[in-house]
Amino acid sequence: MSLDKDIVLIMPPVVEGFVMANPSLGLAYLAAILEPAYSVDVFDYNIDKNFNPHDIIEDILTTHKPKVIGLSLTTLNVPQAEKIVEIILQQDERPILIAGGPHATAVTEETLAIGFDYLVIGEGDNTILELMDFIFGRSSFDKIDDIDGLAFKRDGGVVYTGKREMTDMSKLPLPAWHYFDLDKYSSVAVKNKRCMPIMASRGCPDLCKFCYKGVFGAKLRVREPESLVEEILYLKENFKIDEFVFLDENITTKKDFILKFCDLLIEKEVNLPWFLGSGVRVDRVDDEIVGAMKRAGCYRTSLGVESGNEQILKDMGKKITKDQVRNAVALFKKHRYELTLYFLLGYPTETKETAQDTINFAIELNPDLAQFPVLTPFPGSEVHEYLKSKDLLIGSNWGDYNTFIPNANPTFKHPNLTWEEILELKRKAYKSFYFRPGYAFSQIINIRSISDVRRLWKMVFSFLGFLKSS
Ligand code: B12
Ligand code: SF4
Repeated sequence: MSLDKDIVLIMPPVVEGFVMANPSLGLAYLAAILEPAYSVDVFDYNIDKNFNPHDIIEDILTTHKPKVIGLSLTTLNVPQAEKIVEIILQQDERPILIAGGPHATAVTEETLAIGFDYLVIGEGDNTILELMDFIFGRSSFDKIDDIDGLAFKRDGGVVYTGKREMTDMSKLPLPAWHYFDLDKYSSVAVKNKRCMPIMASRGCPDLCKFCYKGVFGAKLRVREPESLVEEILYLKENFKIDEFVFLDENITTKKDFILKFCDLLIEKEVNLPWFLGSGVRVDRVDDEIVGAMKRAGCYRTSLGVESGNEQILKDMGKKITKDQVRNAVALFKKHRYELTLYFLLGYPTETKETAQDTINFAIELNPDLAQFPVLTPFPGSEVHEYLKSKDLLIGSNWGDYNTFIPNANPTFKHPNLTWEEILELKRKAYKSFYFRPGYAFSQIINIRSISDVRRLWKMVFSFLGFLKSS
């Protein structure tokens, strides 16, 4: 049987040796959309401990001889993607190279210059099929320029075609997970072995200045609760999942949706634990929602608190208050969730005093876990544009934007603090939060099960290990 493929989709690794918790939902949707008409395969290299870019010759180029290769780009995997592209460009008969994802959408011209033939801007669900039809001579369009959502090089310049309409989520097929090696994903954070990602909504109407929203836009689109429960039952039946995770950033925004979804989970006896991988906003929860989710199996969430200083919260465009944070934390504690709080250090208006407010607030809130990353001004975010306008960005070596690499170089010059001071504040935050007697004590009195405690402590050690090397 020939292994030749029309298209191979690749997720370049974020960093060599890193194993992701979940497979890529984006590539699973694209594969599902393409497979009725095209032969497809997917290579997610975020599970490969010893990834070597030359592997793609044996894995893909020789074995599958694809006509098209598509890469999924976040800013973090661009350095590895560049190595992959370089190898492909050296081949005598090379496939057509396309890319999509947040980085391709935010940094189009520079990304095309790496060697891609076409970039898919924004959501790729409909664009990729129209592009493939064009490449394979099956298109109803006369010119490639008529396909919305593309960027490509022509006559020394870059052509942007029209803006692509947002995807209608109710028309999406089930993600094609059969292309993934599902046993290879792992994380200290999940309760069970087979935990799969799912998404109920796309888009976010909020305007946090550190966040990039170029792919899914500002309009919130939510699926029907029935279709979600069907997807979960399908995953349980066909892929033997024992847990699922929502990747949504706004799952509680529509209260009637989340309450109905929780009722359905109970009514259909789904009986699986689940958690909110990207958290929820503190201003979009109440006792009814938090209680309903817990009864339906949700055991963990994170909350983006970002700062313990009201002015910094305003500067970030976060539109939340410290009292709203206190209320939300109290609700999740009341219903006995595992709670992680995310703080962000080094916003351009940060001072040593405001960072200390953040540390104090984290200790006051006393969640199970707290994380204190330093701001990374991802391209396309408002804070990136602000720093650029003030000439405070330090080059555009995307490797420095890789939050998984300890000791990465600074990405921007802070107006008030030196980089060493920022890193010192980060160390202080972790030490002050985790190395205090009250922390260990509250973990002991909140004791759930031995396996839960073991899992939480593994997470704490992974944060502290990371801290030691940075
Ligand atoms: C879930 C999630 C995670 C999970 C990842 C789990 C996993 N394995 O997928 C976890 C928690 C690990 C995570 C971590 C991080 N994340 Co994150 N994450 C997300 C989130 C919320 C959803 C991603 C997702 O699955 N979307 C659903 C799928 C359907 O969308 P998609 O992958 O984008 O694919 C669509 C299009 O992009 C396009 N497309 C994508 N690939 C391709 C390829 C081709 C060939 C084509 C044609 C089209 C195409 O078509 C797809 C279908 O429409 C997004 C925000 C968001 N709303 O997307 C942030 C987001 C991707 N994360 C981001 C960041 C910054 C991070 C972290 C750096 C955070 C940190 N400080 O540590 C890390 C880095 C991890 C990494 N891999 O790079 C940024 C990326 C910004 C950037 N420029 O790269 C985003 C956009 C958040 C934001 N708004 O700022 N993240
Ligand atoms: S951080 Fe969350 S709430 Fe803020 S804009 Fe991004 S997705 Fe929306």
